[in-house]
Amino acid sequence: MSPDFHAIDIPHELVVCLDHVGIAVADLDAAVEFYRSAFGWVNHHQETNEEQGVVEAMVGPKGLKETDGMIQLLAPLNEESTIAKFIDKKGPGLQQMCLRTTDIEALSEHLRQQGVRLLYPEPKKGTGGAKINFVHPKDAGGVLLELTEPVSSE
Ligand code: MC0
Repeated sequence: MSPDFHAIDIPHELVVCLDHVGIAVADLDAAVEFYRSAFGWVNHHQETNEEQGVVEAMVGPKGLKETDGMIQLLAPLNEESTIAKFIDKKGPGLQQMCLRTTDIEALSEHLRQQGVRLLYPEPKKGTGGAKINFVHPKDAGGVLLELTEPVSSE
């Protein structure tokens, strides 16, 4: 039975904005250069996340505001990486969309009550130490939906 989302009242400040969309790329430097030369966007943050098997770059306009969505370029660290598997199966391209929340535990509980499957029992470490989880693409209209609670979010 599909969940009745309309019957549920959740605080609207719980899910703040579109945090980023994630794009699987084979060559991180080449992808960063594309957004720089095509749009004048800059690489605001780069890090390696061993657990997720990725090296990522967050690109966006120079004068980025706090709730502006960014593009997250995701390159695989090794062949076992979910990004390597994604590129093997589908080729480079849009891999995920991420929503920012102020309380990932409360949001996770709410989603589970709706019968929405999250990939991890507990949040894992994401960009800049954020707490992250993912909604299975089968429960989000064919989109891998990431949830992130950044460190600065109280
Ligand atoms: C798989 N499917 C997708 C998909 N990946 N649909 C939309 N978007 C995607 N990215 C679909 C497949 O087409 C298939 O549908 C079904 O889901 C099962 O796919 P599968 O090939 O059997 O499963 P896997 O082994 O590819 O796993 C998919 C899964 C995996 C989503 C579970 O990618 C995963 O664990 N992702 C979460 C972690 C992740 O993505 N990390 C990298 C970003 P059919 O219809 O054919 O059955 S790290 C990150 O984002 C961090 C750094 C951050 O932002 O802080």
